[in-house]
Amino acid sequence: MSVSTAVVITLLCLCSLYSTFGQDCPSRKEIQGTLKQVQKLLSAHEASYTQSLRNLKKKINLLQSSAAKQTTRATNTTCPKLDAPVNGRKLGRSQNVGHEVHLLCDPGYELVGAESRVCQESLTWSGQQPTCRDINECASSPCMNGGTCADEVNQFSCVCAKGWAGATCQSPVPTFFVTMTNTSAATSPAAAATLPGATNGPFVRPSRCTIVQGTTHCTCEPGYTISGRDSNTCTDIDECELFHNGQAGRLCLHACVNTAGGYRCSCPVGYDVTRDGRSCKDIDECATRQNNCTKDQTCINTYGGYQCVRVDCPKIPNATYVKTSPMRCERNPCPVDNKACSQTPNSFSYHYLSVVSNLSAPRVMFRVSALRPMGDTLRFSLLGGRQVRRHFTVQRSDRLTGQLMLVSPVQGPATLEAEVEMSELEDRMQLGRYITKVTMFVSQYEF
Ligand SMILES: [Ca+2]
Ligand SMILES: [Ca+2]
Repeated sequence: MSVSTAVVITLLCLCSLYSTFGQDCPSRKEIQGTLKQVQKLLSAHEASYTQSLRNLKKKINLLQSSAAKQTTRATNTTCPKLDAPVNGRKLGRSQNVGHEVHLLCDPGYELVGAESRVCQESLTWSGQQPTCRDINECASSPCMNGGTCADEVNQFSCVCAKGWAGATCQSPVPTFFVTMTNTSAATSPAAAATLPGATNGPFVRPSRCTIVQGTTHCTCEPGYTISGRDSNTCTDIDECELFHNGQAGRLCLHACVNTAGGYRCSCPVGYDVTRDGRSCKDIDECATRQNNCTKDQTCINTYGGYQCVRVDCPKIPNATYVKTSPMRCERNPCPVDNKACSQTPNSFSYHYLSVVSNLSAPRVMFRVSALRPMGDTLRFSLLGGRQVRRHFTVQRSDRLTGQLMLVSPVQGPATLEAEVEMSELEDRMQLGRYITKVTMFVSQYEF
């Protein structure tokens, strides 16, 4: 509107100019005609101006939304936070795509479900969240001789059947009542008396005898049995011998030591007896600083012992390697056009596993994943000698992951070294090779 007003004002000015120069003012009709034309022109301009404004707004909106998408994509490359299971722990903190966390349970609990979960490209964790279930210590029927087991967290207790005692109802309670007549003791005037007995060390003790109305009743303490010609001695029961192949099963997981009035279980060097007194558990020398590993070594706890390991980067022709973490070496950049160098492995990673002898197979021992694959194909393969191939194989578990499988049990003590190679290819051309060296320490015992 203001534009039209300005045009009218200009026309009026023109009119005044005309009169100044002594010319006639244009007629009203002419002015109106000119005004109409100007108005048409203005409307056309206005329409095209509005149109281009609209187009500009559209373009700005498009730019804004694509910029917003890119920022969300850039920040959202992690999976949601994963909690440890109740009564358990989580190993591994990375929530990035391709990373793996391991889940385990506190002592006394067992894991039900997957022991590891991987952050997938869909930004969700693979599998289901596992739970920690209270281990039923009674499941192995530890109470012997008809005892009833009561499960508690990380332990159990036995209610023994009549005639049996001990933590696992392992010791018979002597209830022998020996009836004797015509003995000299029977003439004793007292209602009760204790007979003297042999005292040949702690394994043989005097029995306790009671004379009631001319009849002598002799008893022993738990863990002893009545013996001697006159039933006047008690001899220790050798539970280890008695239950060696008994129906109730072996008393001890490893070795049984007979003691006066009882017995105890013993474990090999490197193991402690568990709280139930029967089993053996490995001593973690690395956690308890009972090791002599030096500063540049890493302590690896094994079943029955420990190992001090030190990673030295490999020395191979055409390439040099540098240690980027205690367990990883990476290749220094290759000179341009040095094909021999670019074909050597890009990295070596070192992993150590401790397992018990004769571990059942098949089972997954280790997984190797590509974090940011570059090419169109990933290839996983197993390197190593005949012994390695007898016990291991490499399988693909998903598009980006290969797994080292144990295919046959390994009798310990032994140390096996397997190498998993992951190659990245693009149009069948090799882009990179990554070597994972897995050393498995197998214990002597199956516990
Ligand atoms: Ca004994
Ligand atoms: Ca150990």
